[in-house]
Order: sequence, then structure tokens, then C-alpha cells
Amino acid sequence: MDSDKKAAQRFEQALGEPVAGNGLLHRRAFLHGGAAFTGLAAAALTANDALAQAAAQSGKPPLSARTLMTQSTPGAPFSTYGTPSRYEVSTGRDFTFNAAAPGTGSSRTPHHLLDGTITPSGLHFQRNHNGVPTISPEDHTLLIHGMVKRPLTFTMDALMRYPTETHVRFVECAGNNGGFGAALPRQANAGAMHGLLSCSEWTGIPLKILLDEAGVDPTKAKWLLAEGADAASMSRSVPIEKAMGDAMIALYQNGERIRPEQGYPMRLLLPGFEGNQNVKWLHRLKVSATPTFTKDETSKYTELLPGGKAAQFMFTQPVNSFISRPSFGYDMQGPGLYQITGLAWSGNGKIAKVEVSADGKSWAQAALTEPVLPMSLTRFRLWWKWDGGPATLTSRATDEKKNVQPTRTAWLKAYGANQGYKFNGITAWATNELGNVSHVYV
Ligand SMILES: Nc1nc2c(c(=O)[nH]1)N[C@H]1C(S)=C(S)[C@@H](COP(=O)(O)O)O[C@H]1N2
Ligand SMILES: [Mo]
Repeated sequence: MDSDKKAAQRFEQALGEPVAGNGLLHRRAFLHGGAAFTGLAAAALTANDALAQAAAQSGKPPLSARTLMTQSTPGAPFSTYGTPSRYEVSTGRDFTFNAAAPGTGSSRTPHHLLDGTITPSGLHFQRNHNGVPTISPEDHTLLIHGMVKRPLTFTMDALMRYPTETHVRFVECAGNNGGFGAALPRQANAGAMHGLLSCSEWTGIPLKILLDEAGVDPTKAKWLLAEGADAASMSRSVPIEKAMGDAMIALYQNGERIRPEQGYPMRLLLPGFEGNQNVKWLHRLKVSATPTFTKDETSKYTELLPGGKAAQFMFTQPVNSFISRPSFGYDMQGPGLYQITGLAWSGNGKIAKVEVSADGKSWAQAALTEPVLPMSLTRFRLWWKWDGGPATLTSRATDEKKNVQPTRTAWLKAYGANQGYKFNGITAWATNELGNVSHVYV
């Protein structure tokens, strides 16, 4: 018992004093606290009762599958494709769709149940305007035409022989983080609120290689129409600088061929741009002098300004963040030490810093999990000593271009009423004395 107390004291010392109101600790405690944490584990987190002592003597873990079956019971056989543990089946996407057209709608990444920065492919969000088409790679081609010297058609076999690059990038729907203009804060979990956002490692062909082969003169050709082979024929206009810049024809997602939901056999990937621009099931690129003003960019994805005007072609997803844990649906287990963690991202590049507040007034800088990559999800973490009283948890991200998340009030003022796209205001979770976490406006 005595040594347990000492270990706990050592851990407390390593954590240091709070650096911001309501018990937020210095990020150093997270970056360098691992060694000290072993002290806490001995003191608080592991069972150390008579049963555990006896187990240590006998060398048998008190709870183990081996004690529940005989040593000779073999485990499950091999499978061609692995699936998550049967005990994790509730970690899934929630979805909403149009009853008259069940393929039209979206499913969301359950960020409140995940950790790390890469979204498992089966949990990548989906936004489909008319269902997921079934496309055989043998029956699919990519056409590049319009203002080019040589119109080209690529079979999948041909494309698979081109040089590729690999990058970790987020995809975020412009409609993510929606509903924050509502009079009352919506009581829903982090996935429901921020889950039209996912991050994968994408491998594909730099689009510039294909456009150069077709012969594009960027002094005359200013835009590129990208069209999908789905029933919605979803299409968007892309500025030629982006197309000749970091745009990619993505063929692989997290090491395997891109999932049907994400655009199999290929999608356009425009790092940092609103999700809608990342045309899935891509089959046609047309180079032109002007935007095409497709139905998808005239009826939607514009930004309503206070005077009633709408700004069009606002491509970049703004700097943003949210706390994924603790969050709505998460009940605190009494006063004590908690990890606050969440995600930050920006279409402008890397995340420079994330600050966290537990009292709505003072801020402590969070530790960022390396590597911090541009236009990717960045994980932040901070230790929090919850004293059991009411607290309001917020996060505020700054990107490398010095863009900072505005308050919700400032964001609402900057746009016309009902502007639903690209909300990046600061969001908050509150916990009461009972440890119930709810969504609040700050
Ligand atoms: N062809 C096609 N491309 C599409 C869409 C679509 O419905 N059809 N949805 C767009 C929208 S609105 C978004 S947010 C992203 C979503 O990508 P994901 O479903 O891979 O997450 O794909 C975009 N590309
Ligand atoms: Mo979207």
C-alpha cells in the first residue's frame, strides 16, 4: 500500500500543476509522462487484491480464455479477409437516407469510438447522391478530352502501370459539422456531429502526369470537369492549378484497392478541398476555359453571405477541431484523471497547435501525436484532473497558415442565415456533477 502511494505521488509530480482552469495539465505530461505512468498503473489501474496476488503465485491470469476452455480447444481457422472482433460489432457507421431513394444520403464515421488518425476503410464516411454503383474494372475507362492536344482513354490495366504516390489525406463533406445554427444545441455524439470526415492513406497517380500526356496548355485551359459514373452523374469543376498540383487519381485506400463506397475503381482526390470535389467512380475529365456550372455546383455547395449573395467555388475546408472523448454519450466515472482527446485538421496544410479549455476562459496547449501531416487528421491529447464539478470542454485549432477557429457566434455573423456548409466554429461538451456529458454552445 505504501509503495502504491509513493508511486501515485511520483506520477502526480510528473504530471505537474494544472496550467489552465479546472485542472488542465501541461502537455509535457502527455509527451514525457509515459515513464511516470507506470507508477500510476501499479497504484490505481491494475487489480492488486488477494485474487491477483494468488494469480501471480500460480502464474495464471485470473481471467483468460485459456481458463474458460481446455488447453486443447483449437481457435478459429484462417479467413481470407479479416473482420473486427465480434465484441466490437457496435463500432459502426450511423446513416441517414432519403426513404424514396435509399442510396441517397450519408453514413458517418463513429469518431467517438475510434482513436488514432487513420479511419478503417469499412468505417470511412459515405456521401452518395444516388447509390454505390457496381463497377467491374474490366468495363471501366477514364476519358480525358476537351482542350487537350491528344484526347486519351485509359483502361484500368493501363492506369495500373503508371507511377504512383502515397499520401495520408482527410476527406470532409462541406456539410460536415452541420446544424450549429440551430437555437438549441443538438444532443448527439461526436460521430453524428463531425462524422462526415475520414482520413485514409491513399495511393494513386498524380493527375498532372495524365494531363501532361494529354497535352494541356495551362495558359488557356483554366478548368477541368470531373464526372462520376454513378446514377447521379455527379460532376464538379476543378481549377487547373489544383488539377496540375497535388490532385491524384486514387486507386488504393489504406493499402488495398479503393472500396466501392469510396469510388472503386478510382476517385479524384483533391487534398484539402471540400468532399464533393473528390469525384468518385471517376470516368471523365474534360479540360475547359471556364467552369462548367454543373447542377452539383449551382444548386449546392455555395456559401451564403450576410447580404444575401452566395460565394461560389469556395473549395478549401477550413481549420477545425473537436473533442472526441469525453463527449456526448460518455459518462465520466467519478473525479480523477482523464485523457481529453480529439481531432484537428485543415485544408490549408498542417495543424500548428490545438488549445483546450475546461472552463471556457483559460487554455492549455494539447500534445499533438506525431507525425503531423498536411491535410490529414491530427490527434491531440491532454491530461485533465476532473474535480467532479461542472466543466465545459472546448478545443481550438490553429493551422500553419495561422488560421484559427472562430467562435460559433463569430462564424454565424460572418455568413447569411441558413448557411450550412463549412462550419468550423468552436464546439463544446459540458459535464455536470453526475458526470453526464452534453452538447452546449459557448
Ligand atoms: N460520383 C460521385 N462522387 C462523389 C459523390 C457522389 O455522390 N457521386 N459524393 C461527393 C460528396 S458530397 C462527398 S462529401 C464525397 C464523399 O466521399 P466518401 O463517400 O468516399 O466519404 O464524395 C463526393 N464524390
Ligand atoms: Mo459532401
